[in-house]
Amino acid sequence: MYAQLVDTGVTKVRSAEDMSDDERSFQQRIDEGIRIESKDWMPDAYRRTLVRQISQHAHSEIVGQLPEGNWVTRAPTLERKAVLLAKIQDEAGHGLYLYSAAETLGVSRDQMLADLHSGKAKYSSIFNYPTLNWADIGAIGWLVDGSAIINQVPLCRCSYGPYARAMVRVCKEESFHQRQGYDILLKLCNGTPEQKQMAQDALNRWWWPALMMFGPSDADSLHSAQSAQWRIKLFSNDALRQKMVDQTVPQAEFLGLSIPDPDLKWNDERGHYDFGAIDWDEFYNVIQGNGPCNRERLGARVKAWQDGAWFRDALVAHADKQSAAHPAERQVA
Ligand code: FAQ
Repeated sequence: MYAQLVDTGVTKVRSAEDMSDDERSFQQRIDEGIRIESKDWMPDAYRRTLVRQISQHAHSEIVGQLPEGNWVTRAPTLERKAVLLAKIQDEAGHGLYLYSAAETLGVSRDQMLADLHSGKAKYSSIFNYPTLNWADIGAIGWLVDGSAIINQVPLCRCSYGPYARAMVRVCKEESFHQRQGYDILLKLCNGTPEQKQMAQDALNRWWWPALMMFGPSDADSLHSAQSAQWRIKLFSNDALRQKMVDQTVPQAEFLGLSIPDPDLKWNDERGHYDFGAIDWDEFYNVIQGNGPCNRERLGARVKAWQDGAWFRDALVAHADKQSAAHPAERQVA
């Protein structure tokens, strides 16, 4: 079943003439802004695209806990530690809502995890970079959660009901995450020259990977055109990336930090910042599994899954024992 749900290659856009009657009425519902629910008829490719995107999004939330988890024991104060723990727990919650949303499409959580562990399913490129100092935790909140919000707020209005509803709460929590990151950097930037330098160093290392989070440029994006037609994507990768730059530059100025891009310049005519070329070789290298921390991140997830086997077995044994002891109740349930 899952093999049929996994997307491979370019998602082709179907013209009205190529569509069956079912597809045409499905597209019409989307065009009218009517939400699609799990029991509604949907084209196989729509289902596959959603399984791909939602499961990869869920994996990103779970793998995304690792770079920050690295700093729980070294947070500088008890308060910072409590806030960081709460944030990391929120990310686990986001992963769980998203796995549940993907399950409504007919794929099991075990299957999605097997694909993550085998390296078949992707997770966001950004989580393959290391967190070298405390300022990196600030940069993740400010830039990574900041980018996640820009990407995810439109998803609250996407065409698939369970995904859109899951994103509402996720976005509220991401907004708190972004503020906690900015607050860490504000403190460092108002501290000693060494602390300010730590903040600048973190910005230097996280800026370009954060811009890459939005995916390939529109010209190279494989799935954007079809996802836009289905209202899974409401804005293009490049449009969201531009929004991130426009929003973040004044925030960097307020911190007194410099964006590491000599080509960054306000363009009066466009009403946007122009910015330098992204190193797409680096992006593709990372998403192909060769970033600085890919092996470590995946290894940690596989180990966690293996270490938890006894607990999953115990739950199943307990459930079997319960149903043997109370077969009637089990039937009613
Ligand atoms: N990393 O044709 P497109 C977070 C892949 S959550 C890795 O443009 P699409 C919260 C893409 O999958 C961050 N792979 O693809 C947090 C496709 O390959 P495939 C995650 C990437 O799907 C904060 C290929 O490139 N957010 O940060 C990336 O239309 C702090 C071609 O690309 C989401 O997942 C990438 N950056 O657009 C947690 C949001 N970009 O699948 C902890 C939902 C592209 O054919 C701490 N997802 N690829 O093998 C989306 O909006 C979309 O899926 C995009 C990609 C925009 C990411």
